Amino acid sequence: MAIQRTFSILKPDVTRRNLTGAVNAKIEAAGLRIVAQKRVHMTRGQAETFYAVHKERPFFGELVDQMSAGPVVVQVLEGENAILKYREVMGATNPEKAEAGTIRKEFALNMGENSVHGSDAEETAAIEIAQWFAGNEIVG
Ligand code: 3AN
Repeated sequence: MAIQRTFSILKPDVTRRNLTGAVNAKIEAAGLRIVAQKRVHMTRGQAETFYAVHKERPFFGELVDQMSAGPVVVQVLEGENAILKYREVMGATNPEKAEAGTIRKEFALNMGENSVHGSDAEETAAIEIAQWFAGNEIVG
């Protein structure tokens, strides 16, 4: 199976509750390597750009508010089949529907404050990684 990279965000609900290490432990236990990581406070503009694909959705304003409300941790994760594997570790968007043991089942507060973001395809992963990291900040 191919080694892939995916882009991850630990959202403000995670940093606010001091859960960065707990979420990272789940990521590493799944066999994904954190090959780049930094803590940033997104501006509203950065959050709007990042989630531009959702700009017509009714929850867009709330999503931008939440993502820029506090620090986030942006990451690049690497591993076999990393994109799909991380989506599995994250769990369903709605934490009530997430499977036991997933990050969202254990930590997410609701649909909006659902603790983590993970890329959904190779193309979006490459775009999202390039938005937040220079090549020399990613060390595999
Ligand atoms: P996922 O993050 O599971 O890929 P998307 O891409 O459908 O889910 O949605 C992006 C983000 O938008 C979610 N992580 C969540 O924070 C927010 N979101 C999605 N659906 C809703 C909703 N119905 N109500 C509030 N926020 C939502």
